[in-house]
This record gives sequence, C-alpha cells and structure tokens, in this order.
Amino acid sequence: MRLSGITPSGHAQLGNHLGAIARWAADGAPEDLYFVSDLHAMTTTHNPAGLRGRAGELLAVLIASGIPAERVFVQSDLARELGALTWVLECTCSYGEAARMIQFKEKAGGQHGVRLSLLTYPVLMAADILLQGADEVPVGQDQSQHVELARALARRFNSTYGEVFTIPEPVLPVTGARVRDLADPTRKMSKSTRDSAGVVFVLDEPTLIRRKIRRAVTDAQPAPAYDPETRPGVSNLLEILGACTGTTPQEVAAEYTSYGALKEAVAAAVIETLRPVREHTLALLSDPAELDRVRKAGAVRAAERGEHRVNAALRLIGAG
Ligand code: AQP
Repeated sequence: MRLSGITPSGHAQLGNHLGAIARWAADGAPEDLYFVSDLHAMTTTHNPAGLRGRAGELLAVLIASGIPAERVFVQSDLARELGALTWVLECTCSYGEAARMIQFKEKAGGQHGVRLSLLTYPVLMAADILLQGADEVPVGQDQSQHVELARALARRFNSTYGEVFTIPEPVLPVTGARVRDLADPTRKMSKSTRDSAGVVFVLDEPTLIRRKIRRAVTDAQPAPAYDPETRPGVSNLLEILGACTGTTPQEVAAEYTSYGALKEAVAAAVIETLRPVREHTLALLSDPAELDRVRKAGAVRAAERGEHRVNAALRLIGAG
C-alpha cells in the first residue's frame, strides 16, 4: 500500500493536478492512501484560519479529482494518534539524526525563531507512514532522506522493543508533467509562490486562467519549438498542452507557428481539463455538512487502520 501526502501550503495549482493528483486518481492502486498534510504546514509562520480553509478545500479537490473518498483523510484529524506515535519515535531518534536532515539545514538557515517543529517534522512524517503501515512511499529526491529516517526508526523500534512497524520502501512517484511557473519558467509552479501571476490554481475562474496563460513568458524566437533547456517558457506551454490533451510536447509543437494560437489552445485545454474538478470541488464545498461527514468517515477509517500500531508501540516502550 502506498501513502502520499499533499500539503495545504497554498491553493492546489495546475502542477499539483497534472503532476500528481490526476495521476493518483487514474493510476493509483485501490488500496493506496492519500492525505492532506496540514500539520506539516505549521512548521513556519502560518495563518490558522487560512490553513484550516485550505485543508478542507484540498480534501475536496482530491475527492473531486476522482480519488475515492474512503482513500483520503486529513492529517490533523489523526492528531492524537500521530502525536502519540511521534513522541514514541522521537524517543527512538537521536538529535543528531534529526539535525542532519538537509531540508532542515536549508529551511532553517538564516531564519530567526525557527520552530522546533521544523526540526522534528521528519519524525512526524515517519509517524504518518508507520501509523498506516505503508510499505511503499513515493518520494522525490528532496524527501528521500526523510523516508530513510522512517526506515531507520522503524527498524530500531522493532529490534529494541518488539515488532510493530512495517519497514517502508521508497518508490518512484507516479508522476505526470513537470509544470513551470508561467511568469518565471526557470522555477516550478508552486502553491506557495507569493506572486500568483504565473500560477494557475485549480479553482481559478476560466477568464483568469486565460489571462494568466496569455501573459505567460515565452521568448523572442519567431515560432514555438520544444527545447526545455534553452526555451523553458514556450516548452512549458507545450508540455502543459501535451499533458492536457494526451500527446507529447514535440507533437504539439509541430501544430503551432504562432505564440498567440498556442496560448489560446493551452488556455482552452487547461480550462477544459480543470472544469470538472473545479465544478465538483465547488459542489462539495457548497455542502459543508456532507463534506464534513465524508471527512469524518475518512478520519475514522484511517485512525482504525493505525490504532493497533500506536497502542502496541506505547505498550512496548513502557507507557501505560
Ligand atoms: N509544478 C509542478 N509540476 C508537477 N508536479 C508538481 N507537484 C507540485 N508542484 C508541481 C507535485 O504535487 C504533489 C504534492 O506536492 P506537495 O504538497 O507535497 O509539495 P510540493 O511538491 O512542494 O508542491 P508545491 O505546490 O510546490 O507546494 P509548495 O509551494 O508548498 O512547495 C507532489 O507529488 C509534487 O511532486
């Protein structure tokens, strides 16, 4: 069973959809689990009400994208189980192991008032994985060190106190297109980018999507061509169009001789791709009582899946 998380550090954007969520919905195995990792969005300055709203919205986006509701949950709904297990795992982890995490060094560098949670969140991530008994964790390069930590802690706990945890394997994520920022195609499109001019959000109105794509940075060459190294802007548009229409960027490039026509086609394809997700998400959000019911059911199932592990871990480590 694979476990994948998505952090509500901003609103879901086109890259999340094409690169991850749509692939999860289409190619995920029926037993795979997905969660909105809202606790992970608290390791730096955050706005509580904004975070709560984005977490609910992201849950709705995942379900609206076609992931079965029974495979999805919100991380903070398991705060008690995860809090207890994180403590057990922190008591299994050395300070040096946590401080060695490259992401901590990168993110904490030069910051004042660094939250302790920025240091310990890889242990919470280990708890996410070990609580559910996931045997496969899809991770990119930036998170692979954290999965190694989860493996080390699971092995150490099992050999010191008793067999409780499945040892998770890092696996290549199921990925779609890599989408770049429309205004600055040298960087990837991200939910938390401050300037949203180059970010298409899943819930953006069609007119706004068209405007953002019309203003996308391209280059001064006479016609579109696919060359991600030297022409990142236009290549990004070709990749987006290819991903939305099920073709390759090279095939798409052959069809367009003007940037204007290419941008209109990209805008139309993105609007059509996101339309059903947007409509279904808005429908789910318009019925908060029903969404809450679905959310609670997902949380109960996820808690039940992990309850025996957290209870066994507490007992074996000497608690209670
Ligand atoms: N631009 C992208 N193109 C393709 N895939 C993308 N993903 C993110 N951006 C792109 C994929 O979305 C999934 C969930 O992402 P995450 O929440 O774990 O964090 P992230 O990768 O850091 O996503 P963001 O949107 O860039 O968030 P912030 O702004 O917080 O850094 C992952 O599978 C990711 O690959």
